[in-house]
Amino acid sequence: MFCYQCQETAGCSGCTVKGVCGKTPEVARIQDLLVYANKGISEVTTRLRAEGKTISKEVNHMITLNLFTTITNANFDFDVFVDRVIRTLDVKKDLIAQLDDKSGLSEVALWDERDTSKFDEKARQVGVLATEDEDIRSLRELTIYGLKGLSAYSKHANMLDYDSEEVDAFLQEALYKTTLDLSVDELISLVLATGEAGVKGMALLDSANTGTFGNPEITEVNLGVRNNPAILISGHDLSDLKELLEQTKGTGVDVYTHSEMLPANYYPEFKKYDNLVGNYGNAWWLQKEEFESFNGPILMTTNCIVPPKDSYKDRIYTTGSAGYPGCKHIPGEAGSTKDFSEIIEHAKKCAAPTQLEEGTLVGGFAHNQVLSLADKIVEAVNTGAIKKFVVMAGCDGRQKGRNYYTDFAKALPKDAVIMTAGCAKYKYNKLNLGDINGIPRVLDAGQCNDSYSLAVIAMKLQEVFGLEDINDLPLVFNIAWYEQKAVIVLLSLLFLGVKNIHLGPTLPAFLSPNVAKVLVENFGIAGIGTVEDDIELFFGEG
Ligand code: FSO
Ligand code: SF4
Repeated sequence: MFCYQCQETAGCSGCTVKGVCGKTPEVARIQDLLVYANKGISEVTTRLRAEGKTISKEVNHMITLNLFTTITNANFDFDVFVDRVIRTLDVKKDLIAQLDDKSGLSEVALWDERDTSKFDEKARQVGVLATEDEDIRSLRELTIYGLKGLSAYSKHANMLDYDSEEVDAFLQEALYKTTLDLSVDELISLVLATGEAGVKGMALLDSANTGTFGNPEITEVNLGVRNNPAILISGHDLSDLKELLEQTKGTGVDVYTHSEMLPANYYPEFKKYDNLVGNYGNAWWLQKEEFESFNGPILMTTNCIVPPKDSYKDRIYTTGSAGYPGCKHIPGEAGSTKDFSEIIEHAKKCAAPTQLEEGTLVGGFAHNQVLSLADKIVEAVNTGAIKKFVVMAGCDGRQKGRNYYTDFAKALPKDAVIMTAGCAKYKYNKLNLGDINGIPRVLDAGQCNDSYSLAVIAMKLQEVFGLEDINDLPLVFNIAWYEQKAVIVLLSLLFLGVKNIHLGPTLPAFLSPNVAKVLVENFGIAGIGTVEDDIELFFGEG
């Protein structure tokens, strides 16, 4: 196996024996094969579109979900990938039959092996290292990881019945283009175009979420527990939460959010449910301890899954892109209703959660809410009460080096405000950093995809302050990344013209030295240093 798609990759270079995430070599290879099959079908759909034909939503959704299942910590179930490869080949065959001109299809598009015993051998030939030139490989993989992130966000929008043919067509064409013999310059353009599609994909999901559940608003989220049996829901899929809350209504079973599901508490629609008690626990990587003490069943709607301990494995359920061998998967596509009754019955037999924390956490600072406070914010900036905003969005993770972000938040000057989104927030959202004239010093916009909100806020502030360039705002970026959704967020920010982003705790292993140089020279991308040096760099007088 060879995988270097996430920040925790072994030795900062690549997992070759087993994934640090827990992925086995067999699963790593079958994931590579699914990506390969997805490239093949994407070549065919791109050709069909060029012939003026329409691609069905079902096909678009299948391609999107294929990519999403290969994201770090989403799905560890070998059989799921075998099934998805076969299904993709079946659908691809039908699509090829619809082409008027079948000439010149590539080997990737024509691959049609049905003997699953030959899958592993094929997978060994088509993985990341099949591209020998390290710069071409780096740019192809940077594109593919961006597309994986885009697929996740697109899938969430699809579940709420929001689709964008433009985003789907781009995703498929770009995936196909990673199989072509493109030059470095052409691939750099493809990377930037992926960022543009990322903005569109996140805008689509923002419309889907706010159109369905209302605009997030300032909310105090309860961190304590009640004395009822309960279900913990994790991951990012808000449509799953909606269905779970509907189905648990009046059953005596409570629901708590976990990790990236925390921001659901900020939406008006979810406040209507009095059995949504609050948030339990912290970021994804602490789940071994926290799932143990939750006592009830846990529904993983997306990544990040940590391979579960036997002591609570029978309480883990997955749905959507998520999967783990031996854990029950709840099926359901866009447009269908999922049946969570088994989880609800399971919960009734379990003890109430053991309390971990008490008190509340304040969040809900997505674009609509922040822009309604714009006057107050502008005044605070004009009077010098707020000197700088620091965007600290992204991901949390288990590496010790990530304590940098807690220390950095603590060391910030008292006139700096953190704007955050994603699970990165758990490194500092319980530090009680106080407020400036009533504006909290940690403004949580929501999930990682709500980084879009941060961009909208920045663009609005640029307009209000009458600035030519977004980089003239009193705004710095110190972003933590972990998996591929953070890649699409980064590419989207680059597309929007944001410069000098600091990225940590380490730079991606999939950036070759030459590609890293391009990012440094053109966008001022940099890593992180010590807290002391970085505070001086961001806030020093010069
Ligand atoms: Fe975190 Fe995991 Fe949301 Fe990621 S829970 S690490 S970037 O899946 O998607 O922020
Ligand atoms: Fe390694 Fe990350 Fe790939 Fe898992 S996803 S195998 S930890 S690089």
